[in-house]
Amino acid sequence: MNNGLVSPARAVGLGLSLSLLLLAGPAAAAQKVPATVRVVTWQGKVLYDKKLKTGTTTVKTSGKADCLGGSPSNGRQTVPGATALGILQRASQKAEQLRPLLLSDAFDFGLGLCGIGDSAATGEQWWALKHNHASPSTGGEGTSLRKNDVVLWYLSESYNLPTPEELYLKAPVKVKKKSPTRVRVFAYDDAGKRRPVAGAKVKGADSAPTNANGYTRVELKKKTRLIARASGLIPSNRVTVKVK
Ligand code: B12
Repeated sequence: MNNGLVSPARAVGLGLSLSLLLLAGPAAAAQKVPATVRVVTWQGKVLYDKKLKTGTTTVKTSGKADCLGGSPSNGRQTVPGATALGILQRASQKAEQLRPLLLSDAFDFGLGLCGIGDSAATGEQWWALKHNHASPSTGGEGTSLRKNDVVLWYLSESYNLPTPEELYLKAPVKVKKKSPTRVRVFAYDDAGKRRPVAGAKVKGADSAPTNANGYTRVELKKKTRLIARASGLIPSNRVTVKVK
């Protein structure tokens, strides 16, 4: 019967589910999630690129974080669960070059990021967020993470320019000594759609620029950290390749 009322049995069921949810809530928030966080600037500097575990964090906001306008204030906020902002906060606890984070509490829909270490967004610059290579429609605090997600914070040169595509390097983590190995480079657009990139350079090894299908070959003698770069695009993830 659908008279808009909830039957007693269903009400008990709903009550139980709600209690379970309430119980699971703090537990879920306490759970740590492994994910990768990358911090890159428009000048091509990679400030951080590591996988770490993240969960609920506490962040400081600053009255000086005025990059998004409004009236920010000095304060402290808890960011529950694993989020794109929380993982940046965790990384900043480990890596000096990411400290301090400059965060704005000027808007009721979430915290805004204005600076990471020495890289504060000035003028038309702004810190753009990418989640699993796509631009999310929520800020760092509202972007929840799942296991093995990838977060990129990218200091963009100007909000009057389109955000560049993000390079992605696909390479094996182990290769045979001096044996040519194929690696591939892609570029992700803001929607998270990828395409192979021609002309990208894989740094760390002697290699030709990538071909039309995004491929090039590398030959390694020892453990090497590779990264793909191409003019005007966001540098790729780093891949450390071991040599057998
Ligand atoms: C313009 C704009 C921007 C510009 C603002 C700078 C400028 N000078 O123009 C730039 C490019 C910097 C920007 C960035 C981002 N933005 Co924006 N932005 C807007 C937009 C289109 C208009 C805002 C505006 O001018 N309002 C009019 C003025 C008079 O009101 P205002 O309150 O003073 O506006 C300020 C705030 O909105 C603030 N702001 C803008 N974006 C964001 C995002 C966050 C998380 C915060 C805290 C503040 C903030 O900057 C505005 C200018 O000072 C709105 C959509 C909309 N129609 O509102 C989205 C919007 C506010 N942005 C949004 C998002 C998601 C982002 C990003 C997270 C995108 C990303 N993937 O990186 C980043 C912020 C990352 C960070 N550093 O924390 C969302 C926020 C949703 C949410 N609930 O979290 C909105 C609502 C768009 C959407 N998805 O619907 N944004």
